[in-house]
Amino acid sequence: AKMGSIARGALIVLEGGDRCGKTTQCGLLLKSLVEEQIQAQLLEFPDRTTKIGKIIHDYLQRKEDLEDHAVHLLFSANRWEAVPKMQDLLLQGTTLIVDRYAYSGVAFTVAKLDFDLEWCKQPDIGLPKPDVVVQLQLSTEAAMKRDGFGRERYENADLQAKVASNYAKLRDSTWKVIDADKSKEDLHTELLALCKSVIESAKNKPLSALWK
Ligand code: 2DT
Repeated sequence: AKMGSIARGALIVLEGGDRCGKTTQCGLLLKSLVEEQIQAQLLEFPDRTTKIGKIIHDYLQRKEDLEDHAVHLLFSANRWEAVPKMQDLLLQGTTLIVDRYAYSGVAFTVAKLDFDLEWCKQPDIGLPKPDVVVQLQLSTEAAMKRDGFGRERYENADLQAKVASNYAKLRDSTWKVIDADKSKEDLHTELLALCKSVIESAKNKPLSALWK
C-alpha cells in the first residue's frame, strides 16, 4: 500500500458441503490470525441476526414456507445489507473470513429446483469480490461418517451432491479446492498458510466487484 494509506484487509470466503468442517475452520483461522496480530473478523451467511436473516432462519427451520425465487432473493438481500459494514472493515484493514457467500446462494437454489444458473447469479452481481474462495471438499461418504446431517432444509446427501456439482460450475481464478478429508489440525495449517499469502497480496489490490 502507498505511504499514509492503510493496506486493506482481504476478503476470504469458505464454501463447502455439510460436515466439511467449514465453520470450525473459520473459527480456527480467526484465532490464529488474531494471535499473529492480523486484524480479522468472522462473518457468516445467512446472517440470521438481521430481520431478513430471521425470516431465512424460520424458512431453514421449516417454520415457514416461502416461494423459491423469493427465498433466493432474500438470501441475496441478506448479503447486500452487510455490504456497507464489509466495505468499511476491509478498507480500514480488517480481513474478513466469511462462512458461505453468493456461491452457496447459487449452488443451493440451482440444486433444489434446477433454476437457471445465470438467473441465480444476477442479484449478487457487484458484491465485494473475494480475494480467495476456499472450497473444502469432502466426499458424501466421508461426510456421512462424521456426525449425521442435521434436520434443516437442504441437509441430505442427494442435495449435497448436487451442490458439489454446482460449485464446480462456479470455479474461477479466485477458487482453491482443498481436500478436507484430514485432521482438523492439518487442514488448519494448510488453510492458514494460504490465507496469510492471500492477505499479503490483497494489500495492494483494489477491491473489485463480483461477477462483473
Ligand atoms: P448454514 O448451515 O451454513 O447456516 O447454511 N444457503 C446459504 C442458501 O440456500 N443460500 C444462500 O445464499 C446461503 C448463504 C446453505 C444454511 C443453509 O442455507 C443454504 C445451507
